[in-house]
Amino acid sequence: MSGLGSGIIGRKIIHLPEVDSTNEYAKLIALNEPDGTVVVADRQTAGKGRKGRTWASPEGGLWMSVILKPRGRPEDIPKLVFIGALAVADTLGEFGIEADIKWPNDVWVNGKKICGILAEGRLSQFVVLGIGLNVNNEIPEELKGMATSMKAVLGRRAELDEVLRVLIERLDRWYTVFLEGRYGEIISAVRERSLVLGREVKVIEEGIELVGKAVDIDDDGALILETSGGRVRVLYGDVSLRFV
Ligand code: BT5
Repeated sequence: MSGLGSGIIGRKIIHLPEVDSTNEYAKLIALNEPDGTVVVADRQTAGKGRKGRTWASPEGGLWMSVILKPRGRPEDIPKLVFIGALAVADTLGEFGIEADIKWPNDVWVNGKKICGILAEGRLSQFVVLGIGLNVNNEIPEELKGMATSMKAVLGRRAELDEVLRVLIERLDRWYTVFLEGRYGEIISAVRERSLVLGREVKVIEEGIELVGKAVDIDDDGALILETSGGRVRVLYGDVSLRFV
Protein backbone atom coordinates (compact mmCIF):
# COMPACT_ATOMS: atom_id res chain seq x y z
CA MET A 1 0.00 0.00 0.00
CA SER A 2 1.34 3.44 -0.81
CA GLY A 3 0.34 7.06 -0.58
CA LEU A 4 -1.18 9.18 2.07
CA GLY A 5 -4.68 9.02 3.32
CA SER A 6 -7.51 11.38 2.64
CA GLY A 7 -7.73 12.79 6.16
CA ILE A 8 -11.29 11.50 6.55
CA ILE A 9 -10.80 9.18 9.52
CA GLY A 10 -10.59 11.02 12.82
CA ARG A 11 -11.51 14.46 11.48
CA LYS A 12 -13.82 14.39 14.45
CA ILE A 13 -13.04 12.38 17.58
CA ILE A 14 -15.55 11.92 20.37
CA HIS A 15 -13.88 10.77 23.57
CA LEU A 16 -16.02 9.28 26.33
CA PRO A 17 -14.76 8.19 29.76
CA GLU A 18 -17.34 5.39 29.87
CA VAL A 19 -20.09 4.06 27.62
CA ASP A 20 -22.05 0.83 27.28
CA SER A 21 -20.61 0.16 23.82
CA THR A 22 -18.92 2.56 21.40
CA ASN A 23 -20.70 0.72 18.57
CA GLU A 24 -24.11 1.36 20.13
CA TYR A 25 -23.23 5.00 20.75
CA ALA A 26 -21.88 5.46 17.23
CA LYS A 27 -25.01 3.91 15.70
CA LEU A 28 -27.19 6.38 17.62
CA ILE A 29 -25.33 9.42 16.33
CA ALA A 30 -24.23 8.09 12.93
CA LEU A 31 -26.85 9.82 10.78
CA ASN A 32 -25.84 13.23 12.12
CA GLU A 33 -22.07 12.83 12.10
CA PRO A 34 -19.63 13.05 9.21
CA ASP A 35 -17.86 10.18 7.51
CA GLY A 36 -14.81 9.14 9.52
CA THR A 37 -16.04 10.23 12.96
CA VAL A 38 -14.31 8.25 15.70
CA VAL A 39 -15.94 7.38 19.02
CA VAL A 40 -13.46 6.18 21.61
CA ALA A 41 -14.09 5.24 25.24
CA ASP A 42 -11.79 4.57 28.19
CA ARG A 43 -13.97 1.62 29.17
CA GLN A 44 -17.13 -0.07 28.02
CA THR A 45 -19.69 -1.48 30.42
CA ALA A 46 -21.34 -3.67 27.79
CA GLY A 47 -18.75 -4.18 25.06
CA LYS A 48 -20.10 -6.46 22.36
CA GLY A 49 -18.69 -9.14 20.14
CA ARG A 50 -20.64 -10.75 17.32
CA LYS A 51 -23.92 -12.59 17.96
CA GLY A 52 -24.44 -11.07 21.39
CA ARG A 53 -21.10 -12.26 22.72
CA THR A 54 -19.38 -10.11 25.34
CA TRP A 55 -16.23 -8.10 24.70
CA ALA A 56 -14.17 -7.47 27.85
CA SER A 57 -13.35 -3.75 27.83
CA PRO A 58 -11.66 -2.60 31.04
CA GLU A 59 -9.63 0.61 31.23
CA GLY A 60 -6.29 0.54 29.43
CA GLY A 61 -7.50 -0.92 26.15
CA LEU A 62 -8.46 0.80 22.92
CA TRP A 63 -12.20 0.58 22.39
CA MET A 64 -13.35 2.55 19.42
CA SER A 65 -15.89 2.78 16.63
CA VAL A 66 -15.57 4.57 13.33
CA ILE A 67 -18.60 5.89 11.50
CA LEU A 68 -18.13 5.24 7.80
CA LYS A 69 -20.33 6.50 5.00
CA PRO A 70 -18.93 5.16 1.78
CA ARG A 71 -21.23 4.69 -1.16
CA GLY A 72 -20.96 0.97 -1.65
CA ARG A 73 -22.68 -2.36 -2.04
CA PRO A 74 -23.62 -4.70 0.82
CA GLU A 75 -21.03 -7.19 -0.41
CA ASP A 76 -18.34 -4.58 0.32
CA ILE A 77 -18.86 -4.81 4.10
CA PRO A 78 -16.27 -7.59 4.55
CA LYS A 79 -13.72 -5.30 2.92
CA LEU A 80 -14.41 -2.67 5.56
CA VAL A 81 -13.77 -5.26 8.27
CA PHE A 82 -10.56 -6.18 6.47
CA ILE A 83 -9.32 -2.59 6.32
CA GLY A 84 -9.87 -2.46 10.08
CA ALA A 85 -7.85 -5.63 10.58
CA LEU A 86 -5.12 -4.44 8.21
CA ALA A 87 -4.87 -1.08 9.96
CA VAL A 88 -4.57 -2.81 13.33
CA ALA A 89 -1.93 -5.22 12.01
CA ASP A 90 0.01 -2.27 10.54
CA THR A 91 -0.26 -0.38 13.82
CA LEU A 92 1.03 -3.34 15.80
CA GLY A 93 3.89 -3.56 13.30
CA GLU A 94 4.78 0.06 14.07
CA PHE A 95 5.13 -0.97 17.71
CA GLY A 96 7.37 -3.89 16.79
CA ILE A 97 4.67 -6.56 17.09
CA GLU A 98 4.15 -9.03 14.27
CA ALA A 99 0.45 -9.72 13.84
CA ASP A 100 -1.67 -11.92 11.60
CA ILE A 101 -5.25 -11.68 10.48
CA LYS A 102 -7.51 -14.54 11.43
CA TRP A 103 -10.37 -14.55 8.97
CA PRO A 104 -12.94 -13.17 9.31
CA ASN A 105 -12.54 -10.53 12.01
CA ASP A 106 -9.66 -11.10 14.42
CA VAL A 107 -6.06 -10.01 14.71
CA TRP A 108 -3.80 -12.49 16.45
CA VAL A 109 -0.30 -12.33 17.90
CA ASN A 110 1.66 -15.41 19.00
CA GLY A 111 -1.38 -17.66 18.66
CA LYS A 112 -3.68 -15.44 20.71
CA LYS A 113 -6.37 -12.89 19.94
CA ILE A 114 -5.29 -9.30 20.50
CA CYS A 115 -8.08 -7.54 18.60
CA GLY A 116 -11.63 -8.16 17.43
CA ILE A 117 -13.62 -6.20 14.89
CA LEU A 118 -17.37 -5.76 14.64
CA ALA A 119 -19.02 -4.03 11.68
CA GLU A 120 -22.66 -3.04 11.98
CA GLY A 121 -25.11 -0.92 10.02
CA ARG A 122 -26.41 -0.59 6.51
CA LEU A 123 -24.22 0.58 3.68
CA SER A 124 -27.09 2.65 2.28
CA GLN A 125 -26.77 4.84 5.39
CA PHE A 126 -23.62 4.07 7.33
CA VAL A 127 -21.38 1.37 8.70
CA VAL A 128 -20.00 1.45 12.22
CA LEU A 129 -16.64 -0.26 12.36
CA GLY A 130 -15.92 -1.29 15.95
CA ILE A 131 -12.37 -2.12 16.91
CA GLY A 132 -11.32 -3.57 20.25
CA LEU A 133 -7.58 -3.76 20.79
CA ASN A 134 -6.01 -4.98 24.01
CA VAL A 135 -3.28 -2.47 24.81
CA ASN A 136 -2.47 -2.07 28.53
CA ASN A 137 -5.64 -3.59 29.93
CA GLU A 138 -5.75 -6.72 32.02
CA ILE A 139 -7.07 -9.82 30.28
CA PRO A 140 -9.85 -11.49 32.30
CA GLU A 141 -8.78 -14.78 33.87
CA GLU A 142 -11.10 -16.91 31.75
CA LEU A 143 -9.67 -15.47 28.51
CA LYS A 144 -5.99 -15.70 29.42
CA GLY A 145 -5.48 -18.89 27.44
CA MET A 146 -6.72 -17.34 24.21
CA ALA A 147 -6.21 -13.58 24.46
CA THR A 148 -3.21 -11.29 24.71
CA SER A 149 -2.41 -7.57 24.86
CA MET A 150 0.28 -5.23 23.56
CA LYS A 151 1.58 -4.90 27.11
CA ALA A 152 1.85 -8.66 27.52
CA VAL A 153 3.71 -9.00 24.22
CA LEU A 154 6.02 -6.00 24.68
CA GLY A 155 6.62 -6.48 28.39
CA ARG A 156 5.83 -2.80 28.95
CA ARG A 157 2.98 -0.36 28.54
CA ALA A 158 2.31 1.27 25.18
CA GLU A 159 1.18 4.89 25.07
CA LEU A 160 -2.57 4.59 24.40
CA ASP A 161 -2.85 7.97 22.66
CA GLU A 162 0.01 7.06 20.39
CA VAL A 163 -1.62 3.72 19.50
CA LEU A 164 -4.82 5.60 18.65
CA ARG A 165 -2.95 8.15 16.55
CA VAL A 166 -1.15 5.50 14.50
CA LEU A 167 -4.31 3.43 14.11
CA ILE A 168 -6.29 6.40 12.82
CA GLU A 169 -3.54 7.19 10.34
CA ARG A 170 -3.44 3.58 9.08
CA LEU A 171 -7.22 3.33 8.92
CA ASP A 172 -7.27 6.51 6.90
CA ARG A 173 -4.81 5.11 4.38
CA TRP A 174 -6.70 1.85 4.00
CA TYR A 175 -10.04 3.68 3.79
CA THR A 176 -8.62 5.66 0.88
CA VAL A 177 -7.71 2.40 -0.84
CA PHE A 178 -11.29 1.22 -0.25
CA LEU A 179 -12.86 4.46 -1.51
CA GLU A 180 -10.76 4.34 -4.63
CA GLY A 181 -12.12 0.85 -5.29
CA ARG A 182 -8.68 -0.76 -5.14
CA TYR A 183 -10.21 -3.87 -3.58
CA GLY A 184 -7.56 -6.16 -5.04
CA GLU A 185 -4.96 -4.47 -2.82
CA ILE A 186 -7.09 -5.05 0.25
CA ILE A 187 -7.72 -8.72 -0.47
CA SER A 188 -4.10 -9.46 -1.35
CA ALA A 189 -2.87 -7.77 1.82
CA VAL A 190 -5.31 -9.92 3.82
CA ARG A 191 -4.13 -13.04 2.01
CA GLU A 192 -0.52 -12.15 2.79
CA ARG A 193 -1.19 -11.68 6.46
CA SER A 194 -3.69 -14.47 6.81
CA LEU A 195 -3.22 -16.96 9.56
CA VAL A 196 -5.68 -19.44 8.12
CA LEU A 197 -4.48 -20.13 4.59
CA GLY A 198 -2.94 -23.56 4.19
CA ARG A 199 -4.31 -24.78 7.51
CA GLU A 200 -6.98 -27.27 8.47
CA VAL A 201 -9.87 -25.41 9.98
CA LYS A 202 -13.33 -26.03 11.30
CA VAL A 203 -15.96 -23.47 10.37
CA ILE A 204 -19.14 -23.32 12.39
CA GLU A 205 -22.16 -21.38 11.25
CA GLU A 206 -25.61 -21.76 12.75
CA GLY A 207 -24.76 -25.16 14.16
CA ILE A 208 -23.40 -26.51 10.88
CA GLU A 209 -19.77 -27.61 10.97
CA LEU A 210 -17.46 -27.78 8.00
CA VAL A 211 -13.93 -29.13 8.22
CA GLY A 212 -11.39 -28.56 5.49
CA LYS A 213 -8.23 -26.90 4.39
CA ALA A 214 -8.40 -23.12 3.94
CA VAL A 215 -6.96 -22.64 0.46
CA ASP A 216 -7.89 -19.10 -0.54
CA ILE A 217 -9.73 -15.89 0.25
CA ASP A 218 -11.55 -14.86 -2.91
CA ASP A 219 -12.08 -11.39 -4.32
CA ASP A 220 -15.26 -10.90 -2.29
CA GLY A 221 -13.50 -11.87 0.93
CA ALA A 222 -15.07 -15.33 1.14
CA LEU A 223 -12.97 -18.20 2.49
CA ILE A 224 -12.45 -21.13 0.15
CA LEU A 225 -12.32 -24.46 1.96
CA GLU A 226 -11.22 -27.73 0.45
CA THR A 227 -13.39 -30.35 2.13
CA SER A 228 -13.77 -34.09 1.57
CA GLY A 229 -16.87 -33.20 -0.46
CA GLY A 230 -15.11 -30.65 -2.66
CA ARG A 231 -14.51 -26.93 -2.58
CA VAL A 232 -16.83 -24.83 -0.45
CA ARG A 233 -17.09 -21.07 -0.39
CA VAL A 234 -17.71 -19.72 3.11
CA LEU A 235 -19.20 -16.27 3.05
CA TYR A 236 -18.18 -13.66 5.53
CA GLY A 237 -20.72 -13.49 8.33
CA ASP A 238 -21.26 -14.76 11.82
CA VAL A 239 -18.87 -17.60 11.22
CA SER A 240 -16.68 -19.11 13.93
CA LEU A 241 -13.40 -20.51 12.75
CA ARG A 242 -11.17 -22.84 14.74
CA PHE A 243 -7.92 -24.52 13.91
CA VAL A 244 -8.04 -28.33 13.94
C1 BT5 B 1 -15.28 -9.80 18.13
O1 BT5 B 1 -16.38 -10.59 18.35
O2 BT5 B 1 -14.15 -10.19 18.11
C2 BT5 B 1 -15.62 -8.32 17.93
C3 BT5 B 1 -15.20 -7.48 19.10
C4 BT5 B 1 -15.43 -6.01 18.85
C5 BT5 B 1 -15.17 -5.18 20.05
C6 BT5 B 1 -15.23 -3.71 19.75
S1 BT5 B 1 -14.70 -2.72 21.09
C7 BT5 B 1 -15.31 -1.29 20.35
C8 BT5 B 1 -16.63 -1.67 19.73
N1 BT5 B 1 -17.72 -1.55 20.68
C9 BT5 B 1 -18.26 -2.74 20.97
O3 BT5 B 1 -19.21 -2.91 21.79
N2 BT5 B 1 -17.65 -3.71 20.26
C10 BT5 B 1 -16.62 -3.18 19.40
P1 BT5 B 1 -16.35 -12.19 18.35
O4 BT5 B 1 -15.65 -12.68 17.13
O5 BT5 B 1 -17.76 -12.57 18.57
O6 BT5 B 1 -15.46 -12.55 19.58
C11 BT5 B 1 -15.96 -12.45 20.90
C12 BT5 B 1 -15.16 -13.43 21.76
O7 BT5 B 1 -13.82 -12.93 21.96
C13 BT5 B 1 -15.74 -13.57 23.16
O8 BT5 B 1 -16.72 -14.55 23.18
C14 BT5 B 1 -14.50 -13.98 23.97
O9 BT5 B 1 -14.24 -15.35 23.80
C15 BT5 B 1 -13.38 -13.23 23.28
N3 BT5 B 1 -13.07 -11.96 23.96
C16 BT5 B 1 -13.87 -11.16 24.72
N4 BT5 B 1 -13.21 -10.06 25.13
C17 BT5 B 1 -11.96 -10.16 24.62
C18 BT5 B 1 -10.81 -9.33 24.68
N5 BT5 B 1 -10.81 -8.15 25.34
N6 BT5 B 1 -9.70 -9.76 24.04
C19 BT5 B 1 -9.68 -10.92 23.36
N7 BT5 B 1 -10.72 -11.75 23.27
C20 BT5 B 1 -11.87 -11.37 23.89
